[in-house]
Order: sequence, then C-alpha cells, then structure tokens
Amino acid sequence: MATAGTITAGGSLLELDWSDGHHSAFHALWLRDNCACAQCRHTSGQRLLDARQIPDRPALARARVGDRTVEATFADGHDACWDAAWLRAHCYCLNEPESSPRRRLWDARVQADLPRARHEDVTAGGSALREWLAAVDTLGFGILAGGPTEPGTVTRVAELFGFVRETNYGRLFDVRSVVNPNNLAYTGLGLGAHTDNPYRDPTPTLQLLHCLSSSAGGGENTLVDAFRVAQDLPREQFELLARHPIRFRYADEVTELEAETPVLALDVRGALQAVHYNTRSAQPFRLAPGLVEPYYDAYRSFGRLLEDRRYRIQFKLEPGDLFIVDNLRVLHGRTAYAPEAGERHLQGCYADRDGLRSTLAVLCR
Ligand code: OGA
Ligand code: NM2
Ligand code: ZN
Ligand code: ZN
Repeated sequence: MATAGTITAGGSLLELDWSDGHHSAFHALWLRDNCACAQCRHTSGQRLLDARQIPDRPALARARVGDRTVEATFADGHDACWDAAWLRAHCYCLNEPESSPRRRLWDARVQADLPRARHEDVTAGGSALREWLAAVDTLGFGILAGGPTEPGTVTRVAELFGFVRETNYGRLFDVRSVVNPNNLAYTGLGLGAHTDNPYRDPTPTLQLLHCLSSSAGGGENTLVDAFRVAQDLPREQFELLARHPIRFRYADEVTELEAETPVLALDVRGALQAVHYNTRSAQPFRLAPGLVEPYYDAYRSFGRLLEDRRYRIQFKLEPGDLFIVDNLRVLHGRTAYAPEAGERHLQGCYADRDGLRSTLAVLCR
C-alpha cells in the first residue's frame, strides 16, 4: 500500500506515496488525533484521546512506512501507529473525487423496474432483505408484495430493519374513512403528493403503509421523487423555496405541533437535503411583501411538477401489499375513492432512516 514516506515542513507533515500512484500529505496534528495505539484508541474503536490533550503543534521526529502499517515517533516521545489501508481511505487531499452518493434519482420510467420484492422473501432476512433495503436507500422507496393481511404487519416490517417511531397517531395508525376525521387521510378524498408530519421536529424520515383491504374503486397510490423534480426547477425558484422557511401545523384536542422549515432544505454544502411539502398543514406564508408573488410562483410551479405524469408513478396496493418511502425525499399521495362503494383499510407507521442504513451496513459486512 504505502511505498514511501517523508517528514516535511519541519515535522508538521507526513507525505506518503501509495502503490495506486496517489500522494497524500497528513498533518502531524491530524495524525496524532487519529493515532491508533492502545493508549489513544479503545479496543471498541472508540477514541480515548481527546483533541484537547494534544499539543497545539505536534511535530513528527521519525516515521517508518511499512506495507500494512505506518509508524511514527513524535517529538514528545509518543509512539504512534496507523493501519496503512485506513490512512489511504481517509486521505483528505482535495483532488480526490467526492464519494458518489448512494442516491439514484428517478422519474416515471422507474415504473418499468420497480424496487419490488416478495414479502416472505424479505422477512426471511439475508440477501433478499439486504437487496430490498439497498433499493430503498438508493431510490427512496420500496414495495413488498403478497404479504399477510394481518393487522400489525406494518410494524413487524419496520422491526425487520429498525425501530418504530411512535407519534401522537400511535405506534401504528389505521388509514380508513371515519366519521369526524381529524386528518384528511381518514376520508375518501384524494391526497396530492406530500410528505407526512412536516409539523413535527424532527420529521420522521421513513413512512410505511400496508394494505389490509382495498375493494373500493380508486384509492391508488402515487409516488414522486421530489429531489428529481427539484432538479428541473428554474434556479431562482429553487432558491426561493430553499431560502425562505414556512411553517407547518397540526392540532386536535390533545395535540398542537408546529415546525418551521423551508420546502427545500439544503445541507451546509448547499446540496438538497430534505423536502417538506404538505398543502394540508402548511400555514399562511409570512414573507416580505416583495417576495409574496415570486414565492407563490415557485411554490405552485414545484407543486404542479410534483403531480406531472413525467415524474410520478401510480399503483394500486392489493391486500397484503406494503410500501415504504423516504419521507424527506419521495412524496406519496393517493387518488380519491368512494368509502360507500367498498372497503379500503391501510395501516401505517413511521420509522427512521438511520436504523435502516445501520441494518443495511451490517448485512453488507
Ligand atoms: C397517509 C397517506 C395514503 C393512502 O395516511 O399519510 O398519505 O393511500 N395515505 O391512504
Ligand atoms: N396520518 C395518516 O402527516 C400528515 O398529517 C398526513 C398522517 C394521519 C398519520 C397524515
Ligand atoms: Zn497513540
Ligand atoms: Zn401521507
């Protein structure tokens, strides 16, 4: 791996050449902070050394570069060591290509190749579970077909990979038409593409919906990759939706939830991180007068694209079928149905992405 090493800059840098032709320069300070010796790292992999204990500008006195390990002695006498492959993998020089995100954006054409698996295969675990979770991670949704119609199945599926996120709607909730609904989900009305619970902080990152019965006509589900749609927004409209937070709210007799977030939330690098879109719970916009019209233009053009046939997919859940979505990326909706003309009963629950990714990583070991 490492073919040569030289201490430079008065002991403050270690330059390494690698067998893949790459050249790295590690700061002595960084190396000391990441020393893998038994004094600095616990066998669990957790750090014993605290960056506050390191001298401000440690200097390297000597280095020995081996094929598998790199060792060095610091001027204060500390003998340090690192795994060579670990150092190569953690090189922080800026000419390295950014690791490509696992995310794969999609549009309506994904209908021809849905991330769909059989319920019994995935619940058996192993490679079928791994492949399905990997698809959910990259595409932001997945379908499990042909499962049982037993109530409570939805939380058992969440427990295959993570933990149920309990909310004011319960550990699981029944989605069917009821008298005096506290949420439009509990009617036969169509629901435009939306993310759930944007009024919650933090918003649940996964939602699962499982079909117990669906004899009523209509009530088909729609999904759209809002990250894909956001790519096609004119730049000024994208910026308006990213720079101005709006508020979402939900209230009933025992609950009053409110959260503020932009429709398009960006990370510190300026890349899209999360979408929050729910016309039912969005609160009146508070915008500078000069922004009211431009903001509405952007909000409505994004909302219209979310329903555009070019981007969205539509399917009918049969009893036993289930889908999961990344609730900060893939929006879900349903077409209207007539509650008098048959039964439609879904059960849903929330869960979180970190648990799913953890299970996926363990299955990939
Ligand atoms: C929901 C929802 C869709 C459906 O309950 O949040 O979006 O198919 N339901 O009923
Ligand atoms: N339900 C189905 O987030 C929302 O308000 C959508 C959620 C009520 C749990 C509906
Ligand atoms: Zn050490
Ligand atoms: Zn919903």
